[in-house]
Amino acid sequence: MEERKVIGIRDYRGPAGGWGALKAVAGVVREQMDAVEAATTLLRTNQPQGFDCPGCAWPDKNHQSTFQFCENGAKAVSWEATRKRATPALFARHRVADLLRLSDHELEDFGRLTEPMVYDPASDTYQALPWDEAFRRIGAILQTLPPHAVDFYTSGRTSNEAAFLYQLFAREYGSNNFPDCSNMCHEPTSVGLPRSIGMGKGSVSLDDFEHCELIISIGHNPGTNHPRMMGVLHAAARRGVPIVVLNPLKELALERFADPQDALEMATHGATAIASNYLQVKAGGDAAALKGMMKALLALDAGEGPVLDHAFIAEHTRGFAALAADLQATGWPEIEAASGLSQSELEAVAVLYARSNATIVSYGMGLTQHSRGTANVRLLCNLLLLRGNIGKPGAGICPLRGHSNVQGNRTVGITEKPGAAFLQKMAATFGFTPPQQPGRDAVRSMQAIISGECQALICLGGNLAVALPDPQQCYPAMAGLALAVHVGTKLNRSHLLVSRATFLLPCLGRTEEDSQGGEIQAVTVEDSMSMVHASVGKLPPASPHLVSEVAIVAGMAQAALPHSRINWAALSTRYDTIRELIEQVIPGFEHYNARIREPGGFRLPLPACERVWNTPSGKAEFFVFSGLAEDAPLDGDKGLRLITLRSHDQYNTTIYSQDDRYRGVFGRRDVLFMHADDLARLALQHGDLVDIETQLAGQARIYSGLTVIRHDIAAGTVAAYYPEANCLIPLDYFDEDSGTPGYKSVPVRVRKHS
Ligand SMILES: Nc1nc2c(c(=O)[nH]1)N[C@H]1C(S)=C(S)[C@@H](COP(=O)(O)OP(=O)(O)OC[C@H]3O[C@@H](n4cnc5c(=O)[nH]c(N)nc54)[C@H](O)[C@@H]3O)O[C@H]1N2
Ligand SMILES: Nc1nc2c(c(=O)[nH]1)N[C@H]1C(S)=C(S)[C@@H](COP(=O)(O)OP(=O)(O)OC[C@H]3O[C@@H](n4cnc5c(=O)[nH]c(N)nc54)[C@H](O)[C@@H]3O)O[C@H]1N2
Ligand SMILES: [Mo]
Repeated sequence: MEERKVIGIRDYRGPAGGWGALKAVAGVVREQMDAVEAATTLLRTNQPQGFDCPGCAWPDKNHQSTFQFCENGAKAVSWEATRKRATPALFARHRVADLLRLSDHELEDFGRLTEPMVYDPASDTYQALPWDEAFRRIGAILQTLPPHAVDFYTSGRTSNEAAFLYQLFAREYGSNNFPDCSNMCHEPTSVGLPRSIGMGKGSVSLDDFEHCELIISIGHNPGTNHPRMMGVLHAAARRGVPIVVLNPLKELALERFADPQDALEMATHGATAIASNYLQVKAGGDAAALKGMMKALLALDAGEGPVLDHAFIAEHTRGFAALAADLQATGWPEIEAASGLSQSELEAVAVLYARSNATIVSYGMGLTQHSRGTANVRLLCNLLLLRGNIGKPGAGICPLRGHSNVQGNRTVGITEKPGAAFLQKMAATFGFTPPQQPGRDAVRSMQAIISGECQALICLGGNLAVALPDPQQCYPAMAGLALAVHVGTKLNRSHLLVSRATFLLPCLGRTEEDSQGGEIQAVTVEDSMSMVHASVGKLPPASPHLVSEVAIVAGMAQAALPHSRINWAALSTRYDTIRELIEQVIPGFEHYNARIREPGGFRLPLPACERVWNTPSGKAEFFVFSGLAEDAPLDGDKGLRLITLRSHDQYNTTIYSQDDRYRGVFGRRDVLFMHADDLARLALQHGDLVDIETQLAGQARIYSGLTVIRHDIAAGTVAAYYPEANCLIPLDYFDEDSGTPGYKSVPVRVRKHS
């Protein structure tokens, strides 16, 4: 039977990368920028004297390679460096109620915000006001509120300098409420890794990728989200390094990739196969798969001779016997059912792993955004520890961070659970007693906004209400705030969920020149591999009214804290002085100012890389994952598990276009990806309109009128785009250990649209 044609759905035939990527960059540049300006801007990305790419947190080799072409980096840069402007005149023409009817793409596509604005309820419009007036009014409201009723959100693009000042401001004010994007992202990493290996960060460097003998890539989509990683995977594949992928979706870049840096491949329209073993695990089946691999490894060790690193296990770890007993007790039929993979597929990976002298495991949101995301991260450590793959060249754990400085924000004190040593240092350095009680993370912050416990929300970037699950609850709750302040570059929906006093404060972006006290200032960021380096904006600011995030934080602090012990004005005119304070408070930043003046910067200390285990026992800890279920059970045999993910043309809640080229979707986002067997089982056809219903206790949730399309995805798993599908996720559906929502693990039912 000839398959029905569905509008906007067709096969993408090329490899990932290649000429298709070059064409896409030309398109986005044409739409957003002038051609000459674009060329020079893009050439300055990730260069020693240039700015750090706001696209992702993947590092650069010594920070001095010639321009590394990256399609999605180019999109991120040109989206910020656009010639379009959202001026006060534009806001005068559109009431907030009207703006709310526009799509996320349309809102941001108005262009860069140009002046500070305040919401005027009488006219339902945003209106410009001078900076000092904005600060005065924000400060006056903050002075009337109890500090525990104020929350300080951070989205991870903020520099170390702005983030450090922000937490200083909040803590002097008296709040530990630091919801941040990391709570929705890699919090299971920040919680799980310290329990297993005594530090909350990845252990590998770019060098390790050059020396590894096996890469296991779990639950991430680098062709879209970390495109510069593709160069590394491409090189490894060409060296003959096996690459094992666990992903319910066949992601094109993980199958075959043409490196735009490779002249021959480009000239011949060639491509390199990336994955040696592509395991289409069910969503939520990674725990079972990992337990299966470890069980097979133990069997090899007992059979053909030692494949475990017994000396390492004896000297460096605790808990091996309990782990082995649990694996023994777990049966293959259950592992196969829960993972959707066969015993032989998993045994084959165990054989590759047993042969490799240096293995890297990399992972992303497919692993963390589950009800047991933290436990998942600990399973990865188990696997690596069994063969001593932490603290040796070419091996280790590689969490792929999200925002370009999300890791740095954490390092400099953006955390709702500050440690005792950090608080003591803060007290000793600044002469006030910071609050000791833990504060609220992202989900708890929104719950407090809903309950009225939180009365003011300050957002240093981001789009919190849209990024969180459950818009049905989050959107209306924002209107109850006594104060909302949004520091941002472009208009988004959270800015339009206005309350009694709502301020929109536009800031300089990473690409723009930041001149203070007559001198160009550098900021610093930390990448996924703990390298800290300088970033210097080069473009003229989008508007003469824009100020830096540092200056905005200092302005708010000065106004809210009339008796402050800190000289905010002095700090915001010389960023070296902020770095001197960071150096005093946070270990690892010795000679901060000197070391960031070296090209490439410096690496923060990573104890596990030296096999120093900062756990209570002083050893690396094996972890027993009881059972095999990561998430709430499915609803009978017709139940499916929904994952929500990013398209190729989006950056979180920023939607560049409606296309998702590599998955063969063009000009639309209202689709549900499904396996052919599930279509047949549910008596659905490719192209049918369907309704999705969440199968969890509580309020009924239905997302109506999506078009279901046949896709190469694991049977039993369906996928839809984020943020649209957030209406299907309850706010309290999260990992208890980390607070991270189960964005990739929602039990649903799908039926024909009625
Ligand atoms: N261009 C671009 N770059 C970005 C971003 C962006 O939106 N656009 N976002 C940034 C941010 S903040 C982050 S956190 C990262 C996100 O980067 P990724 O971690 O790559 O995030 P996602 O695209 O949400 O999902 C990743 C993959 O997980 C798979 N997956 C889903 N469920 C499961 C599962 O249960 N098991 C397994 N094994 N796999 C599963 C999906 O099929 C998908 O391929 O990227 C950063 N970089
Ligand atoms: N269903 C579902 N939901 C998810 C996810 C998922 O996979 N599925 N992923 C989660 C993840 S991993 C994350 S990290 C969150 C993302 O959550 P957020 O970080 O809150 O969201 P973003 O979309 O990155 O924020 C976009 C806004 O940031 C502002 N901005 C951009 N650049 C700058 C800058 O330089 N400075 C300032 N001050 N503002 C700037 C702009 O105004 C823009 O509109 O979403 C989470 N939500
Ligand atoms: Mo993220």
